[in-house]
Amino acid sequence: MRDNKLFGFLSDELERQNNSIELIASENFASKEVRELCGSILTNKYAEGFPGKRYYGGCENIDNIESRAIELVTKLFDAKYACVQPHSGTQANMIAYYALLDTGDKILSLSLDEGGHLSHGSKVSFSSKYYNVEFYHLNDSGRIDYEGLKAKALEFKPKLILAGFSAYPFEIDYKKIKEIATLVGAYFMVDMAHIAGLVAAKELDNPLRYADIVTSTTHKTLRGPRGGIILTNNEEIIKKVNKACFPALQGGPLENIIGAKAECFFEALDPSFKEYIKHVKENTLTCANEFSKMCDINSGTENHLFLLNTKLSYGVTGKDAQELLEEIGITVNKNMLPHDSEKPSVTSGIRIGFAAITTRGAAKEDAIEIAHIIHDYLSKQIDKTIAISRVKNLIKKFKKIEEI
Ligand code: DSN
Repeated sequence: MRDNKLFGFLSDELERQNNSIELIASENFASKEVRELCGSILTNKYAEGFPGKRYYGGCENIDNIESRAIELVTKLFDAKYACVQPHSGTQANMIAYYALLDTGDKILSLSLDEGGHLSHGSKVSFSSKYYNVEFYHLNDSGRIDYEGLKAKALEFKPKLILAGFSAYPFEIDYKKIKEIATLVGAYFMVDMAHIAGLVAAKELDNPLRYADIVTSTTHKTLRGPRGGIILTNNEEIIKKVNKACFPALQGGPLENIIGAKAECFFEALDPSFKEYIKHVKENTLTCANEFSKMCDINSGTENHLFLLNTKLSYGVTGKDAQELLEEIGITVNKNMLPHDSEKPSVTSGIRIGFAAITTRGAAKEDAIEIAHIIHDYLSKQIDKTIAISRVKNLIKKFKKIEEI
């Protein structure tokens, strides 16, 4: 039996992915092996519990797979303990809060409109409903205001200080934040979802060196299946995390996804992954620098993403820029900029990232051409037909999704 309508949509999506330039900073293209494990017979098995302590029989192979995932991820990030069961990054954050906090406890984090994440205390997220959240801020150059963070921490006395962001293009001074957390007796948590691949490749500082607990997704720069993980060097914390994960907040683990996570950790341990991440950083910087030559406002970058102020540069909101670029086969997302005056559904800019397109083989000269296509089209120097033909020309050079 087969729903041909459904499989038709699947082919449409393959075609869309192959025929567009993917610049959404949180996306990537997983390998055949990762995709094989995601779609494998491991989805058939219930395995509530943890390796060696399951609530179902027949878990010997599942135990080997989950133990392998833990072995590989702890090696990759130089961590003592890991929980590989969180279904997503938001689930990982929920589990981490549940493990360390009581409802009503105080969290100090960066707000969504300055580069944080919904699950870091946004008013529309569970996190603000169950916890008392206040925010620290960025300074005028778009970097964390560490002095402001310290002042806020001393005044607010949070139980947990959270760093790690979804639209922050700069390195983070974990040491400084840890010192502040120690000063006020708070846990220090890092959500490294966006930069996990860069940390794995040792192209960015490892937050595990300072943080009590680190959460992440596995599908962004890490290039694995869609899912979450939690890491710590503290034995008491991992015990609390595992209890929070199951039975408190999740049921049966997705062992097909855990198998795919293990494969992605294995791939990230290979020296070729470091080369890939170096290219991601190089392409991002090249593209951001190219924009700087042509228009006023981009954030600059020290990682895999940067922000472009389309309203000031081209007189179009982030929402309109996203839609215009989609028409020519370039996929980006509208994004709030620091101190944005537009609503989250409109925004003044877009976020551009190079993790996905670099997986397809994009090189420096392609990053330059991408900047020029976007600039020429948004500034109306070229029409849609020319823009589409330049995008198509570029795509011809890239690997097909099914070959990755
Ligand atoms: N939605 C992700 C992002 O795009 O950054 C974060 O979860």
